[in-house]
Amino acid sequence: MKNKTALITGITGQDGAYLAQMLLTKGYRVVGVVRRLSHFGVATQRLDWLGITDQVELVDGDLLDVGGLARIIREYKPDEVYNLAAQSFVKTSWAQPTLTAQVTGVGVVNVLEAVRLESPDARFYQASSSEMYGLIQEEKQSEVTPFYPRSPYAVAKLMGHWATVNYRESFDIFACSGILFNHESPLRGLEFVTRKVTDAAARIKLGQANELVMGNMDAKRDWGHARDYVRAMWLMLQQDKPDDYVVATGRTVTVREMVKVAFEHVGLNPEEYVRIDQAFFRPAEVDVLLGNPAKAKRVLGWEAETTMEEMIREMVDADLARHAR
Ligand code: NDP
Ligand code: GDR
Repeated sequence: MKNKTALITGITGQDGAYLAQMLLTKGYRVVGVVRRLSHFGVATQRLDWLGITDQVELVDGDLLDVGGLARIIREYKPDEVYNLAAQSFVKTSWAQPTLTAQVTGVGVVNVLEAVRLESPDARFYQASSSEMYGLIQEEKQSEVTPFYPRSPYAVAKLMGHWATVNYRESFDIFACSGILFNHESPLRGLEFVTRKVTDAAARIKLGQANELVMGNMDAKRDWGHARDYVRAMWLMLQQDKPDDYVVATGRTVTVREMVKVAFEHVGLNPEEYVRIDQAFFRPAEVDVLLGNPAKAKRVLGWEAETTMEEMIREMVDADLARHAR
């Protein structure tokens, strides 16, 4: 049987790198869309970290350029298309709402159009987000919880989510939307709260920094490991029917508790180092996220395997090793 081809947008991001690694172990030909940069080599940092840069094929493209996307899909005829590219940092979405709407919202329609026109039998995965829920409406958020986006990012993600559902219903595309709750790893961008914290804990421990400046420590998140979550993406595309799934751990903790886990791992008391600054608060906050992954467990046989504590300690250890070098 011929090996399958997967096309990943956002392959240079956290999830793209882990997904590429997993698909390579399954024997896939992996093609990744990358934005052209003027800086040589920088884009592949995460793929380098996993040691897989030479095993994937990278092709220039941008979510805003539907013609280019169509040509890529025509050339590679992927069996599976994973749309992970986005302006993904919530805080930046207030500073760049139009760009966020274009990339994170309209960009999804561009990829769906390219699939519909060039390879309508390809299976499509959209990286939707728990941010779409926004306000607390039910104790645990599931596939039937109503949405109430609280940031330009979440508004754009809703467009992508409904476009995915609509292409499935209108054109019979095998399109799935994974509503993923926060997931992290040593490959997480430094601006996101977990990595900011684990990086600071490591630097303070090594005497390279003396404080951590934070925003809202009371926000609660349902944090899992990116390595576990990319497995759920793949499983969605292996089913008989396309559908939407919540992917979460089913447990929520405050930012404060997460900070404590990171600092205590290196024997430090966070209260001696954390300073609060309004600059890191958001115009509108998502106070609590807590997912109900029952459907993913029932249909996909998927469960989170890594606890928040195990993940944060892995991240602190990776940051310690990096800064010690
Ligand atoms: P990252 O921010 O790490 O990666 C985003 C990727 O998108 C990068 O590869 C980036 O490329 C690429 N990208 C950005 N703009 C464009 C563009 N215009 N054209 C082509 N590529 C572009 O995100 P994650 O890996 O954490 O997340 C993956 C997806 O899942 C995102 O869509 C995110 O919104 C969503 N999501 C993430 C969750 C999480 O907790 N991690 C939870 C729920 C949803 P470059 O390297 O050039 O910047
Ligand atoms: P989030 O992740 O907005 O949930 O989006 P982030 O890690 O940025 O924030 C989580 C929570 O921590 C609070 N917080 C801080 N956040 C940051 N970044 N920096 C700080 O200093 C800080 N202090 C407190 C935030 O207010 C927030 O409540 C992530 C992204 O990966 C999205 O792309 C994805 O869709 C969602 O997760 C699910």
